[in-house]
Amino acid sequence: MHTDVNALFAALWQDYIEMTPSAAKVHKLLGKGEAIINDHIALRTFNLAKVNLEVLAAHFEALGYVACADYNFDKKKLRAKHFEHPDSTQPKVFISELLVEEFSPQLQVIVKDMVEQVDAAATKAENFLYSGRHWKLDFVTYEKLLAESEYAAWVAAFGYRANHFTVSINHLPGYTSILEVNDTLKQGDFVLNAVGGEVKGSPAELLEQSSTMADRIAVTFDDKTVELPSCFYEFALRYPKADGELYTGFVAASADKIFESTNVN
Ligand code: OOG
Ligand code: NI
Repeated sequence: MHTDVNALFAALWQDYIEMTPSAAKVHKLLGKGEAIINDHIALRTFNLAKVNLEVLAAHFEALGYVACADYNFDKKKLRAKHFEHPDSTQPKVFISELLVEEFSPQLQVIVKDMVEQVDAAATKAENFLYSGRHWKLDFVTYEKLLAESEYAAWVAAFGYRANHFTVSINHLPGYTSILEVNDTLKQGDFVLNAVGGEVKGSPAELLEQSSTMADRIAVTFDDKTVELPSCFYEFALRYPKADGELYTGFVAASADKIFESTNVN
């Protein structure tokens, strides 16, 4: 595990921009060369004991992060938690996990077989959160997962790494609304996730979010190489609660749509 939170995020970012060529371009377009404050990052996994949400979370908890809220996504068969650092300038962390036992026997067998190939020690290693795939995977198996769950197929193909980084619009010089950010992105030819509308959430929910559709990159399976949606960039604008402090949670109905930024179909 990392002992320095900045080193962990630097390593996650390095892996993320390799998976997401457009991220560096978005960064340049919105940040104009200046540093950008991240609202949060997100990670995905399966709820099997060796690799579950808690196993990923331990890497952040060792750095002082604390679990703050739980979220359920019944239709997608996912659960999630978000974590915050005592230093509120550090990104929040959103970790979700697939409820494997709620899927078909076929999916359960495939996922259990993949997770069996993970070395338990590797899950505690410094690089685990950006270590990618730990299992053999052929394209037909990937397609079987995809038929049941976009999320399962994404984790199978990409493994452990940041699924997205999120620009904090609150800290982005020159922008006061999410519509301005979305307009700049569209003028830069980036494609936004339009599921349920380009803007997810509202001032009343204290959080507005938008995201690009994931880049497509070549993924090497055991038997062939195929272009698939990798990772995306998200944008978040938070509003103050009654006490004047910015809301720090997530909005399940919005998150449900953000997940679809990596959809293949
Ligand atoms: C997480 C989707 C939810 C948010 O900010 O609500 C999310 C994912 O796609 O893994 O990131
Ligand atoms: Ni997010």
